[in-house]
Amino acid sequence: MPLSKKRTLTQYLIEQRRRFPQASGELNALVLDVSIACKAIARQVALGSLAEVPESWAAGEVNVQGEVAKPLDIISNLMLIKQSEWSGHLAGMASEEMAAPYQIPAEHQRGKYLLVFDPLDGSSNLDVNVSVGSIFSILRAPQDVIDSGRDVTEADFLQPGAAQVAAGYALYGPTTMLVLTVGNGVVGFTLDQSLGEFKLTHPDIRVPEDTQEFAINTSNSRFWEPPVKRYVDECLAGRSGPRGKDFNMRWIASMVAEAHRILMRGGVFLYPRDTKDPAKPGRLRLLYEANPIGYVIEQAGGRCSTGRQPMLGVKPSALHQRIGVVFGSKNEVERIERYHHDPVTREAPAPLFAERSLFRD
Ligand code: AFP
Repeated sequence: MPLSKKRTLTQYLIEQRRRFPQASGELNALVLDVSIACKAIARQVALGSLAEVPESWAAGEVNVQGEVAKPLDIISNLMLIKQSEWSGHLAGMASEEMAAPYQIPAEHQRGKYLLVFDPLDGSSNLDVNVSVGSIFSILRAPQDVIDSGRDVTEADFLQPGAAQVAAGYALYGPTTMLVLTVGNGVVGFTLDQSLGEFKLTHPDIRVPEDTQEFAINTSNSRFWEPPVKRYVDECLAGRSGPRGKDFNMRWIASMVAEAHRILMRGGVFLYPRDTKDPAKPGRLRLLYEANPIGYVIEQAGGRCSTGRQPMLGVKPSALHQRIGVVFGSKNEVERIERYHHDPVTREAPAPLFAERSLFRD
């Protein structure tokens, strides 16, 4: 069989590094370590119920979010840690599954990057064999951490999404894919199972600016704020409503899979701030869900927002901070932002928007 002409992840990273002649290659090595962990997680996920899980893990543990972590959440977390901690490129790590930052053990060298991840997003879908994924974000450690090699603290990770050096996700679906940005557009690799290599199959991913597809968990509609209600009501009103066109809806409940669909064909995803639980200003986590996906989406020409402000500009206040998230096709996200800033929308009861022509464009 002739060798495929498609470039590998390693080749792509070497090409990207040539743009920065002074670069040491540490970022590339770190991304490759993450990709190896993702391959190992993909294999574990594919085993499904065939996987041997220690009995003590079978019931699951409650993580820092108060959610039950599946055995695969814990295994994936360990795989990412073990594959990345030894290389000397990391100053520390943080994950959905760990309450506090992870310190690089004393026997390993410490480096200049911070790795933040959700090891298995959508894991409540595992039992029903729906796509899940790992989301990662790479930040530069504060200079004093790099200079002193001291232990990392929560404050070291509280950097806005705009400070990310690289971000991406692996999607474990019918094929395993790695989607990545190192700040120069977005590329997608498909795992060639026979070679065990990620091959560049999607060299320039772009999110279409317009869409007729939205994704939101409508069971929360009674808790939505008026701007979100207005937006969804208008979509549902379809061709006879103010938008003048029919919309399609999707909800996978795996944010990483929704992000992938939007990167492939456009769309808008909302998990907005709502009034369901006053203690939680949103469902998704800023540092290891919203920011990395936001960076990827924006690098692909889409937009990511809290509804009120650009996601990548938010200054985090806590490692496990939750936030309202809206991302996808640029024109739709901008429309939702406009509704949040429109004083009439903010006050008015939502049904008005769909049923009267007052608010037609
Ligand atoms: P899990 O990783 O616990 O399955 O959570 C997935 C998630 O954070 C995100 O991927 C989904 O979009 C969202 O939660 C689904 O939330 P709902 O259960 O409210 O639909």
